[in-house]
Amino acid sequence: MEMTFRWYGKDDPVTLEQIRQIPNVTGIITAIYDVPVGEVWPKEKIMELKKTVEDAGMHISAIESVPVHEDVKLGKPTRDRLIENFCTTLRYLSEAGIKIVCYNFMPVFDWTRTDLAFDLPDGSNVLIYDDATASSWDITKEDVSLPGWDASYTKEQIRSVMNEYKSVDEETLWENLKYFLERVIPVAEEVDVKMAIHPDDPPWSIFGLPRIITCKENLERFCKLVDSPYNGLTLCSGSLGASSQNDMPDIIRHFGGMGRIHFAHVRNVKHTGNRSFEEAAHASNYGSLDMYEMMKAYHEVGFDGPIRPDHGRMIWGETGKPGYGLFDRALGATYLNGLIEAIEKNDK
Ligand code: DNO
Repeated sequence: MEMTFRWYGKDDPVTLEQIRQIPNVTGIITAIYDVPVGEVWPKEKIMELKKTVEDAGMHISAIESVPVHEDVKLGKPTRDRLIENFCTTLRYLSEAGIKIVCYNFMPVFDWTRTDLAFDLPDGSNVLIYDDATASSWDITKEDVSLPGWDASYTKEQIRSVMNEYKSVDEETLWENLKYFLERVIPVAEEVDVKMAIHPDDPPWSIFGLPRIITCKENLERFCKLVDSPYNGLTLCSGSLGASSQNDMPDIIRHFGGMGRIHFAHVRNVKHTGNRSFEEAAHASNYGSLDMYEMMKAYHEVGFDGPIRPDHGRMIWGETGKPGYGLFDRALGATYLNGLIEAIEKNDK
């Protein structure tokens, strides 16, 4: 496996120079952020991004994410052109030597939390999700601050897109995902780019919207929609692991064994009630997940793709992008490196 780190481009307060100093981090996970969703990523921008990362002594290990336009998830007639654009972007990324693409198929909202800076007794703060709070929000009216949220939506646009989803239930969303994959995976195969869907976070329906990439059974269904090794997963332990029903080591062994995990997000999460959780420091004893067992599972299946620490707490007075500060993610990478070294040496 290759240790990597997410970087949000030139506007990220965390710099490539800082990332390079984290032991064993050789790969960068990034994206182009100034092309409207659904448009083709221009070749020149891709090459420029690649150069910036390489000039800093690292390389791009995967793109996170090429976003999927809402019309594709809704199954609107405009989807064909948007899917074609997505495929063109895949071709350009491949030409630049970038061979793994993460994306998600969550309606409207990407990852969702109800508090972006919940204070912990040790003076750090974390992102948390409380289902009762989320359920009490009328998202079409309230001004809530969501981390993975496209702030360019106006209230009017939110109302209208939420309205469009009234006719899209889980089965329709599955059909629309299949339609997308049937057109994208053949291109991914042709240009040798592994597609890696990110699980829904949290892995259950929010704001009345359907969510389907949520559990082992559904991941299995997903893999069969288009049965190709290029149709794979970004296995995110914090997303799937937010549900105590999901046995993470088992899921890693199962899909890793099938060769369908292309990218690993490894973080811990602490269950605090039914459908409620706090993000936690990476170490096992801080949350509900057994990080050692998960890393052992990755080792056992011979996972050789990129792995990254995921959301960190805000510690040592750092401020910045919720979940994406430097310090706690760097501690996460170091902790994961330690587990990997111990597991590998123990196996010899
Ligand atoms: C949150 C991230 C997600 C992820 C997308 C993938 O921290 O894991 O925003 O990048 O869902 O498309």
